[in-house]
Amino acid sequence: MNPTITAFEKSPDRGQGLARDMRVRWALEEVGQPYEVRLLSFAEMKQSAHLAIHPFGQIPTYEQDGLALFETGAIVFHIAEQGAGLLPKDARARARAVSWMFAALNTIELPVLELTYAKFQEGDQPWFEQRQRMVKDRVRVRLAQLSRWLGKSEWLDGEFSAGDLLMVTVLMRLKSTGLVEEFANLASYVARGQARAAYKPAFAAQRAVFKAAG
Ligand code: GTB
Repeated sequence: MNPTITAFEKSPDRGQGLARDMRVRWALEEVGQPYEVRLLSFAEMKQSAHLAIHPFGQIPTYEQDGLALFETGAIVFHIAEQGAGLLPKDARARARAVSWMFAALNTIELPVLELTYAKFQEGDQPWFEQRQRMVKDRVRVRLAQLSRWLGKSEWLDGEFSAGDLLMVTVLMRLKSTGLVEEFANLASYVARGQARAAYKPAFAAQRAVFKAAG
């Protein structure tokens, strides 16, 4: 049976591919695994049927043959283990690719989320601008380090991996800030990820949901 993932019925990002089902869709496309999608409203995400598979009432989830997963890192890792193309066969290279998966979600995404969520949650506070400048600098520090590591390489460690897939989607969250563009090699890196054949159908599929929702 094909896996079923969950996604927003009406994504707040208006189909820009910033919601986390995009990572899962992209990973599935990379390994050539067809999938089904169950769309959920915000209310449905908080109801017991969904809470039974996602303790925090969020999207995305992944279900296949009685296995239910949540957390995009775990889902992408599972997909990468099931199919070919997202994790190297060599054990050491594979371990390094997994390091990059964690780096994307733990080291880079953390300050990125702080920056992007603060705008919605604290945008009306008198200290918002001052704090936002500090958080922006924290993101810059990480981007500078990532840029130095990447240098002129195409991907973070040899062949394209699940680490790159997650990193590109995390950097995509910075689109409205212009921060990635401060580092030319990172901007090219994101563009390279988005130019992959598997990215395109994943992006189109989530965009179609937004268009259908009207
Ligand atoms: N750590 C979890 C994971 O990686 O799977 C986080 C999952 C998560 O944050 N899911 C969000 C969600 O369900 C959707 S992706 N939120 C609803 C809720 O918590 O009630 C986050 C997201 C939302 C909106 C935009 N956007 O509008 O640009 C981008 C990303």
